[in-house]
Amino acid sequence: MPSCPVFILLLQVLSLLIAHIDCEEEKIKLEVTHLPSVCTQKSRRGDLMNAHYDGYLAKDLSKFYCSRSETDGHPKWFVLGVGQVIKGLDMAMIDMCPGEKRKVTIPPSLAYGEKGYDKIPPNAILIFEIELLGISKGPRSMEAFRDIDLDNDKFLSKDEISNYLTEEFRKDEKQRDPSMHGRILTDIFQKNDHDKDGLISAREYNVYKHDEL
Ligand SMILES: [Ca+2]
Ligand SMILES: [Ca+2]
Repeated sequence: MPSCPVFILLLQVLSLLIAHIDCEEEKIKLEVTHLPSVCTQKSRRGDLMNAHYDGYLAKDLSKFYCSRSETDGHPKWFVLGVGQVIKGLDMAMIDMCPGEKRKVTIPPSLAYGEKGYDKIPPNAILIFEIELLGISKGPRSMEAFRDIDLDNDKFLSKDEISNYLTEEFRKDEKQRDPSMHGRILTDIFQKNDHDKDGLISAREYNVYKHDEL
């Protein structure tokens, strides 16, 4: 019977090994094929991404998707890191500059898995050629939070959100029923104030869990 500390150490080594094996399976292969000379900003989780991409099956390099043909030439919009695209693409497009191009090979576990999807057969390794055109601050960005949080205490009070709504309605110029303002305010607090303390914290607001928190 090994002594207790040795046994615990052994368990830790084993769990490290198991974690390592998991990582091996879950890896994407990434190649930067074009890096612009000036990088204005780098993509982060929660950013709104505008990108073109072509998708190929690794086994025969047949193309199964092309954003240029499938969206009438318009690049695709999505929020990064929240599962709007397959996991492998969410991972592959972090820290990317506008104008950057990447080629990424994605294992089935981070793509469409054992089942496949539409033109993608089961257990398919996928290759994507991505061109990132632009990055915008996504919905619920921390920039917006700071704008609403007038006293800068990292919590949004009813007054602060009410002020914000008044400003937004003014911009909008449409005639609105004054009771609507109150209804929206109540609704915002019902949906977002999870701990019911009458304030919306940065964490309650930030559904995409941006890095800066
Ligand atoms: Ca505040
Ligand atoms: Ca709260």
